[in-house]
Amino acid sequence: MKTALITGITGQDGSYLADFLLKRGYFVVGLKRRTSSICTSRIDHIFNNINFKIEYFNLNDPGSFWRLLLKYRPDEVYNLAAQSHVRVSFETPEETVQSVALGTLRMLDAIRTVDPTGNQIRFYQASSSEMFGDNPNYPFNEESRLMPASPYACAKVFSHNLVRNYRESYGIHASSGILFNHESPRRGETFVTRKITMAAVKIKMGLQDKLYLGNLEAKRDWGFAGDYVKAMWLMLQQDTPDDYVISTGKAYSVQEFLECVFKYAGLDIEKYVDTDSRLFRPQEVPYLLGDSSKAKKQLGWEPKVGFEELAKMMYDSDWNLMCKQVN
Ligand code: NDP
Ligand code: GDR
Repeated sequence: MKTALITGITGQDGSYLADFLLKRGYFVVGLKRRTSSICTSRIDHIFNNINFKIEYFNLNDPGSFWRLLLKYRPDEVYNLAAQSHVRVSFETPEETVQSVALGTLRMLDAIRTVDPTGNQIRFYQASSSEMFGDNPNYPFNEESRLMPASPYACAKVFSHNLVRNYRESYGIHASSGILFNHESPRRGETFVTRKITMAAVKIKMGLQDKLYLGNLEAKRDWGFAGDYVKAMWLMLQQDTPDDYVISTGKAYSVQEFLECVFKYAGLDIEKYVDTDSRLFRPQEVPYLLGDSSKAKKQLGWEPKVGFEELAKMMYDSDWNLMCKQVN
């Protein structure tokens, strides 16, 4: 039985990846940080699985990772933990860089020391399409120029480069997935898609009056998180580690996502939606579109869920969630 360590287990991707690996017969160790309130709703359904275990860890506490590496001697490590909110990274740049950049450095350095031959442990890094920033030459592939436009994206570029550097310097099996935006019913409620689906449901139920948004013109290449965690796993099954863009190849604006959800809900955008200048970012990233030809060819990976299906899935799930809460 293979053992996988997942950082960021309480997050969107950590929970989908855990589901995926448990179905494939892995022993999964989910690493979570201590928080003052309970934040395990995305993994409550697997808590009693005998092949699943939770351990405390913090990206800013290297000793915690060392101990877990020595305790479990994992076959695969997925580094999904991060301060992952782009706008928040302008407010808390140091915490973001500490967790995203130095957190990854600490993990890679521990792995190369515990497994100097690079034969035992395979490492996955959650790189991001935000690294392309305001590069105007889309669609982006693995060779496109990185022009990060936030503290978050700068920190992700550092980790991305470090993965390649450790791979080439020490021969460790480390791969980066350059994932474009991926959403789901488990998406954090402060990211724009979930903010919209949740607000539409609450407005429909008479529980919210207005929805305030920032830049509606921004375009993103939105996919489904459940499809994207499979790509992470596929990367670590390859003989040779490498970097891969994971995307759908179609971009839509925030306005288009809003229209899709409000039309489905039967709501009037004019009546309920306003913009708020506080929700704009000091530097905007206008257009992110990915070209995942390499992943299609080498990993045999394809996205399954399209834009409209995703928006409806999220709205329906929030509807059911709110029905349970109000009844
Ligand atoms: P989430 O924000 O949903 O989850 C982030 C996870 O990281 C949470 O479990 C959080 O814990 C944990 N975390 C944050 N800081 C620390 C820390 N200092 N020590 C330990 N754990 C910490 O992100 P997603 O699941 O959406 O994304 C997963 C990864 O993929 C992230 O690295 C993100 O930057 C990256 N990414 C995401 C994309 C997307 O569209 N979703 C696209 C490209 C990259 P807690 O619950 O306590 O807050
Ligand atoms: P992003 O996702 O910044 O792309 O990062 P987010 O959903 O936050 O923003 C997408 C676009 O929507 C615009 N926007 C708003 N965003 C938020 N959060 N709230 C609003 O009210 C709002 N109004 C408009 C934003 O300006 C932006 O253009 C996500 C994260 O998961 C990162 O961790 C990941 O690396 C990238 O996706 C790829």
